[in-house]
Amino acid sequence: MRITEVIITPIAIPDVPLANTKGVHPSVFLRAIIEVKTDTGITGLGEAYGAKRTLTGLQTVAPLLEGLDPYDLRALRRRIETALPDGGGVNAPTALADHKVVDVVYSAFEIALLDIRGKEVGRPLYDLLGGAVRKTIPFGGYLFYKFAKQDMTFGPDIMGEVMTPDALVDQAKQFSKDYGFRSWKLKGGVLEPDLEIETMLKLRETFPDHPLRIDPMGAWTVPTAKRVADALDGVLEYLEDPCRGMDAMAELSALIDMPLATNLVVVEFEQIIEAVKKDAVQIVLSDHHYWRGATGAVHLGEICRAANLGVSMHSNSHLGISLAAMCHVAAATPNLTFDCDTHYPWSSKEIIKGGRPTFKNGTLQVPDGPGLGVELDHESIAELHTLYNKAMVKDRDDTDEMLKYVPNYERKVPRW
Ligand code: GKR
Ligand code: MG
Repeated sequence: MRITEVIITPIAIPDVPLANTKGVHPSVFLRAIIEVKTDTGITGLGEAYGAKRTLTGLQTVAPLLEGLDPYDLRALRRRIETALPDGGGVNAPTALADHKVVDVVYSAFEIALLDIRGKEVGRPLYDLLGGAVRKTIPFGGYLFYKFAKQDMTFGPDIMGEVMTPDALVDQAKQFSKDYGFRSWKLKGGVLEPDLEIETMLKLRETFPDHPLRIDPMGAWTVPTAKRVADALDGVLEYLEDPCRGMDAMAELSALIDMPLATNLVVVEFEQIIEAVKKDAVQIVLSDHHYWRGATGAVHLGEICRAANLGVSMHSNSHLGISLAAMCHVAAATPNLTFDCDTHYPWSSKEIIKGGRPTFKNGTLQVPDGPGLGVELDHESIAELHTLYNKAMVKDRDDTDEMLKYVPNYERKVPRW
């Protein structure tokens, strides 16, 4: 079996103004949809970031995959390394973690190749990853402070302005009603730390049994983070990226008992060694979009087990191909014992046949059709590709977008 053709389609999906410490989400988020075809008539699917550097990387590599055996992941890696000799990062200038373009491109194609292999042998992708230890995948509700959407050209708002602790609790109540989530993650680093502490305490009051996390993405100095950790002692299951950089995380970690998690200071295998040596974090967030695909994400789990670190799962704005891949990785990672993140409730479009999957009690069943277990809805892809051409947003720049809401906004990390 050989690869005959690779199609990369950039799409734009209407987004809402979700705030974080870098700024706020633009009016659309970008994804790249990958279709890899074989001479046996199988098409493997993938979904990756759609911003410029990833897209260029995917488009550069696509024609070079012709003739590749979908079972030969080593050759896939070699072809990508040769095609992208400057391994540089993919993220927009305002991002806090930069993921190597070779890892992101490899991850995107690896999923598509695994999808082909699963379809060929008629087995779900989790079986290619070593088998499922769970088939019901729990997701946490991902809560955001947000502005009311000003410009509805590309799509309506979801929930209006949410900029106070009480409004945030209302958002959680709505998600609880719609999706049944059993745990919450708050994107912090947006309001004054005292207001974010108040928000977490109110969530605790409203949902006494739901595990809680907050992720300010490095917005706090070590003394501020220590103050927040003390105030939320016994309230949080973990604190995600409270401080910027490995050394600040290590300094904080030495001062508190609360576990620290990260998707910013440990994004490559080499960084696990430094994190363990410095005892900077106790939980690493997995993500098949940059941890060298689904096999890499499962390896991450095994390394974390050996290093006595916990594993959780990170997300960005995404659609159903990514969601299915996340479910397969979660199914096949025994020590992924925290609820996975998902941005899924923040959009209303879908690109897979059958439409949007339904969450039950905050969980999804891992698809058990062959491969990823999802099929492309070509009409929807065409619609969102047209939006991509119309929207003229080709990169993610949350800081620039923030100026529309707060004209004198200045990005500062840490801010408090
Ligand atoms: O969507 O604003 C956002 C998030 O901040 C996202 O970009 C992060 O990658 O959710 C992510 C995280 O840091 O955990
Ligand atoms: Mg994070």
